[in-house]
Amino acid sequence: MLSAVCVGETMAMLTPVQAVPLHQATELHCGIGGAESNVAIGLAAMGLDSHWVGRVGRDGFGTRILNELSSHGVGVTGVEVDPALPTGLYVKVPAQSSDPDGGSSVLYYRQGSAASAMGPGTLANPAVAELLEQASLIHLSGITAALSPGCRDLTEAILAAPRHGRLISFDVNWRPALWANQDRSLLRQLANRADVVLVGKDEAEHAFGTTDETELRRLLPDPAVLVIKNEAISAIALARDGGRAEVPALSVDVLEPVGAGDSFAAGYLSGMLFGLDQKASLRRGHVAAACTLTVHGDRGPLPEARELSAILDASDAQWG
Ligand code: KDG
Repeated sequence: MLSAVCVGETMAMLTPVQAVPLHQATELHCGIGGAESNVAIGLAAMGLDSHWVGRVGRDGFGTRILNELSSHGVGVTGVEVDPALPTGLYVKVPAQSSDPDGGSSVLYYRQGSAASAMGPGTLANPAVAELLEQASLIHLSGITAALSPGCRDLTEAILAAPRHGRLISFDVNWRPALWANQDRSLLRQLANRADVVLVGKDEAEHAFGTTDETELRRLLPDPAVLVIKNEAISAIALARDGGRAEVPALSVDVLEPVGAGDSFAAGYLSGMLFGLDQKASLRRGHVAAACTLTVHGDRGPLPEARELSAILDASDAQWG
């Protein structure tokens, strides 16, 4: 079975149970969230041998993360448990119906977390080394590089290691709160060393200063494929050899966008790993993203296998 390893931080996630501002909330729902482990869950759902590599604290939140990822079929043998540092935490406040312009807002409590203490030394853990050695795909994101100097060095070390045929994907995952006092040009350098780069058009503006696809490809000439996601409109895959594929997004009623990019990444990357062409891979990305856009929470369940095939195999005309 093809295997994938996603590296990054997973946090406990708290969300007000009622759709009220945080200061009025009396009950919080506890779940887990992390861009890279969301991708790991999505890849497992797509039938891959999927693993998450990260660090959690020796606390209830850390145990919750390990249990929940395992229950989704994601391997956690490469996860370190820190005896002293805590598991990171984030609070997601869904958009208020009283605030038509407001999207969900996110508060992070992750500075000094167990995951922020990752570094190149993480690669010396024999379980991690073995997972990376056997992986067909290693998935990274721009979030990890922004967490701490050690996490940045870990990202660089993974990108610099010999590939031996495996792919490295890098989702830019622009998080303004994490880059506030940091040099964002690092994102471009890191992305340029990956084989597959995923970026939202809105993120590209902040991270690279342009949304123009020709200009983006000029700024990121090295990856074999650059995927640019234009929210509800389409996703475009630009190959280094000049190939271009564009697939319209599915039109759905969006309940909450958080996590949809991770689902897209899982769908798209599963297509690449299964040897599908760019168009078919982009379709998988859109279907997975639509499943997450239509639920509250970071991940929506995929359709049953038969329905999934019917959607994926529909004609271009049906896809709009
Ligand atoms: O993509 C969803 C993520 O934003 C969420 O799970 C939390 O990893 C997270 C982050 O850093 O924002």
